[in-house]
Amino acid sequence: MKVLLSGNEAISRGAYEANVSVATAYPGTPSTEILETIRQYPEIKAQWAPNEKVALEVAIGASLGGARSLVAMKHVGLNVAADPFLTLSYTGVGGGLVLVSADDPGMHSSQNEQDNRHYARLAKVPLLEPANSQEAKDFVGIALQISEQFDTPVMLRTTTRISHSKSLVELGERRWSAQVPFEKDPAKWVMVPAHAKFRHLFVEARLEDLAEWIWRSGLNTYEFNDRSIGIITSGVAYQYVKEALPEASILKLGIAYPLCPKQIRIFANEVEKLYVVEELDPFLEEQIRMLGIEVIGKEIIPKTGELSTEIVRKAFYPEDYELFTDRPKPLPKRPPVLCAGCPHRASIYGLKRLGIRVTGDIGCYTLGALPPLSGIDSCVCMGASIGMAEGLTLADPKYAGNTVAVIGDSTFLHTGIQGLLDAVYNKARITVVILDNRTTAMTGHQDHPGTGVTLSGERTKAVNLSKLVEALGVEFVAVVDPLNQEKFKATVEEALAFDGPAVVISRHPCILKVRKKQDPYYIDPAQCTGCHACIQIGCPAISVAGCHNAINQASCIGCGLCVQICPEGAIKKVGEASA
Ligand SMILES: Cc1ncc(C[n+]2csc(CCOP(=O)(O)OP(=O)(O)O)c2C)c(N)n1
Repeated sequence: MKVLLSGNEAISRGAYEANVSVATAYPGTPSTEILETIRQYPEIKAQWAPNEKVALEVAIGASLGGARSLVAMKHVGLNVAADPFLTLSYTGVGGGLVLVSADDPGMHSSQNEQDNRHYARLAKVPLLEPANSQEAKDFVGIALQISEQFDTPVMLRTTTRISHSKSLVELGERRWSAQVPFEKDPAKWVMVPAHAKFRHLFVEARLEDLAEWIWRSGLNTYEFNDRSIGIITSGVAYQYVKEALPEASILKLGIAYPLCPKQIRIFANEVEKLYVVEELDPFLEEQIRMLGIEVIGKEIIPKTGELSTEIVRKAFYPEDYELFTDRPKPLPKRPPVLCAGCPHRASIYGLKRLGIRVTGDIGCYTLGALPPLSGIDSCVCMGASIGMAEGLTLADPKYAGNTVAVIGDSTFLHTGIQGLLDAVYNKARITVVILDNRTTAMTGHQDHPGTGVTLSGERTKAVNLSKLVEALGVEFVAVVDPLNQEKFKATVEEALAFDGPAVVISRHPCILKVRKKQDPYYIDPAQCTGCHACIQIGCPAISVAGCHNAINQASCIGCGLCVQICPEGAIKKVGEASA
């Protein structure tokens, strides 16, 4: 049976068919739906981890126990999981282990567009790159076979276009595979130097064996057409090449690391001019050049952003514009905004009123950095806000006592705890505001250890954030609802005045999660002076209407933040009489 599946759904199906029995992840676009859809297969024990490092470690343990396991993450997640990953390459596996890295060229929803193919080379592990959903499904099974045959973790790298676009997939049955029982084998599993140096030799030999095996694997395919142009490509770039240059000869790499030199040489000899078309870094290009083969790549193909059929066509035929003249006009830009009624707006606005420095983190609240709120001064990676706030106070003592780190609940549990531990240990005079909206909102409302619900929807222990931060040694801990602006401001001021690290838990559930709409507000034109104070909170329900402002009552969810901001008392509940 054929069905239409996104790359992520296809990976889940591939895990099911390939007898994966443990799947773990921390959410991150564009990878999130892999675990969200894998939970439909009761045969697979699937669970969220608090971060990618733990997710991988759980998968490694499952592999040690002989189970086939899959771990999924967005590209930057592998930075967090890099420590176990690089040594996992040495230990190898018990049951097959596949790590899905979902990269995001073009940064649709990421803070950088790092090219995770380099991780395969760094860890010296094989890297498969599907070019459509069928391959996304099939490659999971192939990755697990390679993993077990070569005693290696295998990376399956997708990019946003593969993860999120749908194409037809032929479904298969779940295939049984033997589970190797756990056996004590310190020389393989205990990576102390005396063992690791032998495993490093094994890793190098494994790469050579793999390069030889690729030749017969059928994963890389030649498509010979016009031999004046020969293109080596992989992943989604293959699709662009097929559309932009249907006449070209192609070597499509299903396995993009390691390369099989013999195969590359044969192709290079068969074509007049050799090109590499790849997104982001010259990953294949540089390795091909190292084989002494002349190749054109980044001279004509951009190193940044996503490719497209148009970009590839223009790279080869710069004069050729006709093909693309019938494109629709680009849509007007619609920058992302915090939802109407989002509690983060109240927290960020409340902090902005204090005129302090606010180091930020990653989550919906990062949008508070955009105008008109403009209330966050930094954003680097998950968990960075706390260490950075501490660093600011070290840069200049005048920042002590007036610097705040804002961090979401999911992010705090991901990698924020250690930053706070450091602040306590080193007596930093910072205030950490944990924006506790009881969910991982940015990636689509996934549960986490603070919500009390697992991936499968079962109830579980919910971590108590107040007790957790107290246990870390924080002596000022307060919980406040940011929609009560006066109380919020007073609490943060008290925290800032405290002589030591302080934590304010700004707690109000994500408005999309509770879906509770209260009576909306309206602006009474008789009282509105057009001062635009309400516009400064950046609520999408409020707009400028002539010399006054207006509230769109279909969008307003009645949170009441604007009421507290209006100096004229002009904002009233629908149904209240105008003055
Ligand atoms: C290492 C890493 N993993 C995953 C992500 C994707 N991601 C960005 S923010 C975020 C968590 C957001 O949750 P929270 O901190 O609770 O803030 P909210 O969006 O709920 O306001 C995730 C999973 C990322 N950017 N980096």
